[in-house]
Amino acid sequence: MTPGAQARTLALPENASAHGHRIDALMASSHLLEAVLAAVMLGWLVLAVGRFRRAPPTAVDGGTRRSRLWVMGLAVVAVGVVDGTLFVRSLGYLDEVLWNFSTPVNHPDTVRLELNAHQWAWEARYAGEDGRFGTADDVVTWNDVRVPVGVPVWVQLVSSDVVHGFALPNFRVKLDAVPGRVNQTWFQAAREGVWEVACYQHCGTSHYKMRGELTVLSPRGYAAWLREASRQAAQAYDAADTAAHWGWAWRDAP
Ligand SMILES: [Cu+2]
Repeated sequence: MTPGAQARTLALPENASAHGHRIDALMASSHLLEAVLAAVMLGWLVLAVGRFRRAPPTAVDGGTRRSRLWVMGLAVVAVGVVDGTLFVRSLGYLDEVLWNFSTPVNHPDTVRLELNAHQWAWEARYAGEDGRFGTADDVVTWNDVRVPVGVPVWVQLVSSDVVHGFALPNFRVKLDAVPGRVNQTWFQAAREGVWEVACYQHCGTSHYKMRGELTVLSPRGYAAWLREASRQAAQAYDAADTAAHWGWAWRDAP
């Protein structure tokens, strides 16, 4: 199957990330609560129609203080339960995963990745064999992001023209690429495979073409690829080619 292709169903794209199930569970619980709420409201409507079909309600049946309190109370409870659950569980996800950069900071094998979004492609930069950005052996790829399975991938993202949206649908990752700032996120692949890198902000006439491949390799396969790509990059390095030197010094404290 080509990346991004999937059977036409209403289901979410297949989850290939170590934390994507938390987003899926959040959406599933929200949908369940909304379905319950919709069923209650529709049931209530049907009951009211049945009850008042022959004898329309009089002013005495509604508009009283008691009925207003009932309606207000139910509305507050419904919003509190549905949105409150979503809010609290979202905070948990942010604290434990999305904003928890201690995981990529502390993991010895974390892959650091600089991404440059531009009309209409994704450029990725790896530090290369020397582990430092901005040196001759930096590996730069075009619409071709490669990461190892099972380790954190720490992304720092910029845009060199307009606002783009970095999206890994199979990893439940979305991050704005904004000119003039470095945004950060991290994710971890749960298994090997080839997945889609998409742009989720309309960014110009060829926005629809702005897609790449995310290839998740075995740790050994990744190390072998990076070693060889880094060697070739060092050989092909041209100090005068300033357009190729768009990287930045890694920012360790997000
Ligand atoms: Cu774009």
